[in-house]
Amino acid sequence: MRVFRLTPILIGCCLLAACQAGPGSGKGPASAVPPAPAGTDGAAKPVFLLIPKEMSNTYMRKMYEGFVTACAEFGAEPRFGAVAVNTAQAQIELIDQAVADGNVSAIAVAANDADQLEPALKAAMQAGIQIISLDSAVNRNSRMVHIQQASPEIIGRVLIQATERMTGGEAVVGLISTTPYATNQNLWISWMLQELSDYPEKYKDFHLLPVVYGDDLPDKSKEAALSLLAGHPDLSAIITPSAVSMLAVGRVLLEQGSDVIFTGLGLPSEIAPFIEDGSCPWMYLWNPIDIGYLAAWTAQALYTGEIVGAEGDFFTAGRLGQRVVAGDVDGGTEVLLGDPIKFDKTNIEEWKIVY
Ligand code: RAM
Repeated sequence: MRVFRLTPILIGCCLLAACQAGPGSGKGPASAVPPAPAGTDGAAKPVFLLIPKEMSNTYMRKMYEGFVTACAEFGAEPRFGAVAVNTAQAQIELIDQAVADGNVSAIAVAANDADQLEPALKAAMQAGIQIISLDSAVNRNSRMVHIQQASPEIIGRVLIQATERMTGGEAVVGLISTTPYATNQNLWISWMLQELSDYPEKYKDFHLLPVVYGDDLPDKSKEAALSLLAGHPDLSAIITPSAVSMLAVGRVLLEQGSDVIFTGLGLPSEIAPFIEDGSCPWMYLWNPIDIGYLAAWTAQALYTGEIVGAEGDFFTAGRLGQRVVAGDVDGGTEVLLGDPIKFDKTNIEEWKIVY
C-alpha cells in the first residue's frame, strides 16, 4: 500500500494555498468548453446516472448540480438515482435496474459500501456501462476510476489538528460519523487516529471518544449529539466528517445552550450562522459542485474512449482544465479535485452563497 506522510507544516501550506483561491477563481472560464453537438443529429443523448448515498442528502444534491452542468456542456442526459435509504442494497437495485433497462451509458456512485456493490458494478461494466465512484469509493475491481475530493490523509489529520488548536489540547472530543460502512468517512477516521498516534506528546491530554454514527441523517445525528452531551458532561468538542451531521450538531448545541464547540466537513451555506456565532470556529470542505462536475467529465472521457481510467491517462474536464488519472493507495486509480478549503469568519460570507 502506498501511503505517503505529510507533516503538519506541509498540510498547513496546502490549506493556505487552497484558502487563497476565492469562490470565483475556477481554473478556467466556462466559455473554454465548446458546447457539444450531441443530440443535434436526432440521436438520443447518452444517459449519465449519479447514484447518491441517499437522495435527500444536501451534499449529494450539490454534487448533482455540477453533474448536470457538465452533462449540458457535452450533451448527455443526467439522472439522479432515487436512493431512499443509505444502504448498499438500495444502490444495487438501481445498478441492476440500469443494466436491465440497457439505456444508461455511465454511472457515478457515492458508495455506501466499498465491496458489496462489486457484483452489480462488474455486471454493469460487462454490459458496457462506464463506472466511476465519487465521494466514497468502491473497491478497485468495481470501478474504472474514483473521483477523490482531496487527500484523505490531509482531511483526517487536519480535523484533529484543528480541534486541538480550538480546544487548547486538553479536551474530551466526540466523533460522529455517517454509517459504519462508508469508505470515505472510515478512511478519514483512520487518518485521524494516525495523527493521534504519530504525536503522542502533543495529544497526551486530547481524549477522542469512540466513534458514534449519525447515518448521514438529521434525526439520528441529533440523537448522537444529544447522547454525547448527556453521557460526557466534560465534553469539549464534537468532530463530524458529515455535512448532514454538521448541521444537526450545530442546531443541537444551539438549542441546548451548550458551550461545546464543533468542527468537521460542512456546507458553508448551512454552517455559516455557527461560524458567525463562534460555536464552529472553523471547518473544512471542498467544492461539492466541482466534484459532480469533474465526475461527469471523467465519465464522458471514458465514454468517448479518450481515457480508459489507467494511471497516466489525461483529459480536459471542462472549466476545471486538464486532469490526470493517478494511482490510488488502494491499487486502483483516481482523479483528484484538489485541497480542502478552510472556512472561518474571514471567508464564510463569500462562500455561503456559493454552496
Ligand atoms: C456527507 C456525505 C459525504 C461527505 C460529506 C462531507 O453528507 O457523507 O460522503 O463527503 O458529508
